[in-house]
Amino acid sequence: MMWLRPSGCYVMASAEPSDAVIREPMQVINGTRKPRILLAASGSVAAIKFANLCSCFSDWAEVKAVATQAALHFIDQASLPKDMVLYTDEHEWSNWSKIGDTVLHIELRRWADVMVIAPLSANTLGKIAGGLCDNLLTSIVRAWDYEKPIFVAPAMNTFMWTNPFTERHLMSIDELGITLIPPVSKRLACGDYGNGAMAEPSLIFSTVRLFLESQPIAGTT
Ligand code: PCO
Repeated sequence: MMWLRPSGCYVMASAEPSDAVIREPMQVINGTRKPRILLAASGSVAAIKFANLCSCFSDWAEVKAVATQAALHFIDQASLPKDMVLYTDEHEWSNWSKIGDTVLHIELRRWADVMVIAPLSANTLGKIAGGLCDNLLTSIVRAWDYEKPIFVAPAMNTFMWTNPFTERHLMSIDELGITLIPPVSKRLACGDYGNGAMAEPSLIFSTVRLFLESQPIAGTT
């Protein structure tokens, strides 16, 4: 792990072979660093708000982002914060060629202090509840250390939100310690009015920030 001193020079803090993702200058000021937030988007139309969500976090935190293949359909990548890396399924194995090389979902799970999945689609909710891990996002969750917080902001059509599967799946992820930022009622992408719209990015940001300020992570600002 390398730390950026206020003077701008790098210090090697450890030489673990597996820190490819975190071998970057960390924003360390006066012995503390910014919280590391892993923002993830799954395949709901509400992913049109993902760039806005990333911008909300980007001054306060070190941010990395993950998107599923379906989420990419809705994300305007040109609007993402310029210095932020967006990881997709293609990155998962593209840099892997031999035993000993780093594995991205493990590196990101290690790097992050907090994960925020917004939007959480009905499909990804079901996969997480069932322990499935068929892409980068769900592999990170499947490898997660539940001593560290995960927040989810579901977004889906009202018929999907009120379907009995949703309650079952929410109960399963609640047992894991995942925190729900509930959806709201408004006009949905299909024109229906009802519950299932993703909470506003500003509310997601303030929920995570308030949580971390009430339970600070050692060494972070
Ligand atoms: C699909 N799904 C949705 C997703 C939830 N909707 C929302 C909002 C957006 C507009 O403000 C799309 C972000 O309505 O989160 O609508 C079928 S209807």
